[in-house]
Amino acid sequence: MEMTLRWYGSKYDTVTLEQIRQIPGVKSVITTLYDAKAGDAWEADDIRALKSEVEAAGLKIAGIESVNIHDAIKVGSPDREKYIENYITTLERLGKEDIHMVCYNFMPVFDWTRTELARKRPDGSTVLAYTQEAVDAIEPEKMFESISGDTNGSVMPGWEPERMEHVKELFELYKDVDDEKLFANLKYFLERIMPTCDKYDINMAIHPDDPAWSVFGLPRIIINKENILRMMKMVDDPHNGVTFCSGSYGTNRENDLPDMIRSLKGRIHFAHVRNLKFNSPTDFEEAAHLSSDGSFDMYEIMKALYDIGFEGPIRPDHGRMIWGEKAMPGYGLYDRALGAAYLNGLWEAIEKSRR
Ligand code: DNO
Repeated sequence: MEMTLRWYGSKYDTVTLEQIRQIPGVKSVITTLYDAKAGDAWEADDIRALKSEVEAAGLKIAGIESVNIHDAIKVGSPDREKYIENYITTLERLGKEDIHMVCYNFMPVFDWTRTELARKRPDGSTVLAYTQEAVDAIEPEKMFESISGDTNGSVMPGWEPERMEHVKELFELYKDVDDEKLFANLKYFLERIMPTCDKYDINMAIHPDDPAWSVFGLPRIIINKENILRMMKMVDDPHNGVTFCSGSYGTNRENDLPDMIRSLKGRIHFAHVRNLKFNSPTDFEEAAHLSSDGSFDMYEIMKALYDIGFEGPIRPDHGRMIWGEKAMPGYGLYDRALGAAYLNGLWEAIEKSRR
């Protein structure tokens, strides 16, 4: 595996490349053109500038998170062709810059959903949290407003204010889209882009829906083993793979994470590893990465990744806000650096015990 950290670019991130470079074992970043709009073709010059900036700091780009998918592609409207063409252009330009992993998601309207961005834990740290009760009690249009006071001034991925202004229209757009339609639209998209991925050796890594169930009655399909295996089979190309995100699949306690990892051998192109602490099946918060701080066995998760011969990029995922840091919720430096060190430690121990 290749340990990385997510970095949003110098215009948006409070964490610098120089800081990332000093985290032991982190030699590359996962990044994006954060201001690119879903549906636009990325400019080759912008990709090159991003790459030069990262390389000047002594790091590499291990992959992109995310190249976002335009809603027309997800709902399957006739104008999707234009946006798929643009997506292909972006992939070609990334491939030419020697970038070979792209994370994306196929979630309608909202990307990942949390109902609190700064829940206080007993140790004084703050974390992202979710309760189904809070979602059930709120109108979707109010969702962003309800959490926007706690963003520490950052623009959060999938929750861009321009997008949130149109939530009502977005819901309207998806009103005839059910799980089957969403699967069909995903298949159509993947079939169109796979020849480009094959040509440039680009691993597509779909991010799971977070939480792994329907929110506000919207269809959500990348939620469990059955559905991802269906997705792998429906476009059976090794470049059609997944981002294995423990914190997203893990929201559903019925998902057996190590078993899912083993069943996806060869198709996990990216891993997000973090822990959750469940207070009830519908109330969870994002704990420190350490197993004993949450509800997951992180050793078993890392062991499963080791056992399937996982060699792709991996990153610690959302961290707690600690030591007075002010950053994008989930994306401060300190707790993610602790997470990287811990995951590296687990990996080293597993590796040595297998020799
Ligand atoms: C949240 C992230 C997601 C993820 C996208 C991938 O922190 O894990 O926003 O990047 O869903 O497209």
